[in-house]
Amino acid sequence: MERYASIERKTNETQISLSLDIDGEGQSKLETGVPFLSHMLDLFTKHGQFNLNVDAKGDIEVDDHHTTEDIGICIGLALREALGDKRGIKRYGNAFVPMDEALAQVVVDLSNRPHLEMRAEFPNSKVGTFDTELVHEFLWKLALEARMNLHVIVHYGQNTHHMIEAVFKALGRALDEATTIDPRIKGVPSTKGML
Ligand SMILES: [Mn+2]
Repeated sequence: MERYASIERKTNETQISLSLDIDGEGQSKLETGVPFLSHMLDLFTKHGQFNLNVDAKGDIEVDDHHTTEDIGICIGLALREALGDKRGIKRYGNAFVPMDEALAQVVVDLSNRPHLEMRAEFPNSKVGTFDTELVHEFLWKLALEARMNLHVIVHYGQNTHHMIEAVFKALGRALDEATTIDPRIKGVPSTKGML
């Protein structure tokens, strides 16, 4: 069974073509117009063993907000579509990832109940030209559209770039675990019978 989805989304603010293969080789092709976000999505894809292509044209002359938010929406939509009825998946994933002095933890439940809980204090409001508050924006839209419960904790760190990098790597690894097919699981892993 191929776990793949492609998404086309066009608004007055952004135009996005995106494809996601859950069972990939960590390959990405990213034209986001937001270099720091491309860097983070590259890490996410690599450590999640996905394949991800993003071609986005957004109103980055305003700022990176709409583009970052809408890419989060599209990855969420793709994840949800590619997972289908979620038969046989592990459902939960948990990953700790250190990046030099920083330590991030991401816990996911592909529960069909969107929630983001985020505990992260970034020392700087910018990494290069990227507003670090957009990390929350991206993660919330991702969780909302993928319909997952996402908990993101940065336990400590000093360098904002390292801290965010650890978050995206941990997100990839936690989602890799949660989406893994476990041959012992028959049907959908919920006592409700659906997710
Ligand atoms: Mn880096």
